[in-house]
Amino acid sequence: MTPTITAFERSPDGGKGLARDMRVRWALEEVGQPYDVRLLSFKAMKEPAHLALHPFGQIPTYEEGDLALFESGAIVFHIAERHAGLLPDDANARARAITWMFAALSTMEPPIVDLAFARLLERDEAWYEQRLPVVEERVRKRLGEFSARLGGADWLDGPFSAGDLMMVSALLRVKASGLLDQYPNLSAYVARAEARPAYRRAFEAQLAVFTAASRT
Ligand code: GTB
Repeated sequence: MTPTITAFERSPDGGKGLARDMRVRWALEEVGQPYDVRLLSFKAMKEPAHLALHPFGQIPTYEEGDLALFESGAIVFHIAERHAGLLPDDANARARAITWMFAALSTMEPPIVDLAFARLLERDEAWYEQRLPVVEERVRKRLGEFSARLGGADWLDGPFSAGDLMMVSALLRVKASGLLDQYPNLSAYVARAEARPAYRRAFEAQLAVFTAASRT
């Protein structure tokens, strides 16, 4: 059965890969699973039909037959569990890849999202100039720690896995701040992931929504 995901009808980034349907599209492309997309306006995301699927009125969601999921991490995990290619067969390697998924979502991503929000929404606040270095330092700390762990490896633990997919998805959001450039191995890691054919297909599919919309 072809799954259906939800995505923004219009995204603040113009479909440049930052909204979280991107990581779901990418996972589906990595495992070769075709999918449909239902586009939602900000208004529709808060209406009962969508709230029944997503209690917080957000994207992405994932529907497949009787199954409806929300939370990008849970969706990517589900895809990785049901298809070969994103989680190793060896039980310990699989547990480590899942650990990296959690690390991306609960340790790396929160300070990165905090910085993105600060840069986007808090610029005009009187305390912005004081708060920004504090928020940046929290991101730098995590980037430094992660950079030390990754070292010169291509991927986190042998072949590319859902752990890398989630970690790169978090790191992509820090690119615009320039902080990533201070860690050449992390910049190279992200560039390696962006060069994957599955990533390119997912990126182009997300971007196409917005190039089509801007023509109408
Ligand atoms: N924890 C949830 C998950 O991982 O699925 C978070 C989902 C989430 O934040 N969804 C956002 C959303 O629906 C879109 S991705 N927001 C609307 C709302 O809350 O009302 C976050 C996002 C949006 C836009 C950009 N951008 O344009 O740069 C980047 C990231």
